[in-house]
Amino acid sequence: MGRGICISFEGGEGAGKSTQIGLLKDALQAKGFAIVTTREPGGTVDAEALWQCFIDHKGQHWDVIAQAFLVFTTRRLHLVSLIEPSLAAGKIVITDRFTDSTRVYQGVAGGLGLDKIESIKQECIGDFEPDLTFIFDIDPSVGLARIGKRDPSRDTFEDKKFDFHNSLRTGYLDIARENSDRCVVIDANQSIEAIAAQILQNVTERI
Ligand code: T5A
Repeated sequence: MGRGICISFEGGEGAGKSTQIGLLKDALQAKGFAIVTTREPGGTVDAEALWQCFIDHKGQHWDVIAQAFLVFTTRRLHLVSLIEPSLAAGKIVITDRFTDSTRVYQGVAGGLGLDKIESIKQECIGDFEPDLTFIFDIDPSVGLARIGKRDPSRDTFEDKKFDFHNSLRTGYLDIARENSDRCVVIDANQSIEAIAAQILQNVTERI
């Protein structure tokens, strides 16, 4: 049995990642693949509990260094206890967010800088990167409008100013440009069906 592959979905708020992960999972399972879907921050009981502590306090008083260490602590737990064992068992792991989220939320928009993020990353998870990353690109005003009616207690960054969301978008596009072997940019303003078809085609080519 060969090693599985890890696919991450990235993008700003309300870009449509969760919707597409569900569709990709169904499509791949129908083809007989073993799929694990997961998400960050979280992915394991312990990691979810740590992130919940941040959410419960709205995270507003956590500075960006504390945020970065928190997400890498949860990521370490996620990688060691769920992602690596699943890949070793030959499964396809689909994760809603991974290190690119920290690069843009804490590193770019949060101002910590990418060098600091990389040094914390090396300590926590070494060179691990997903095999394939879909970066959902959308005007922040469209993404935020999509989730406007959702429970406001759930999220931490959605109420930040548009500058913050625009810098997330730029940060993601820079990552895609610099990692074109790993990253595929998706125009997230298309219909759900069109995006799903594009993603399935990309994944099918890789596997
Ligand atoms: N975070 C995370 C960090 O700061 N650092 C880190 O290292 C990590 C890992 C997570 C927060 O944590 C931060 C980033 C985030 O602020 P979350 O609640 O998990 O919070 O937020 P998101 O991951 O952003 O999830 P969202 O649910 O907000 O966005 P999705 O998953 O991209 O969007 P989805 O699929 O739920 O869709 C939103 C709505 O749009 C509709 C859907 O039906 C739904 O109603 N929709 C579409 N409508 C029109 N056209 C389409 N193509 C559509 N696709 C979906």
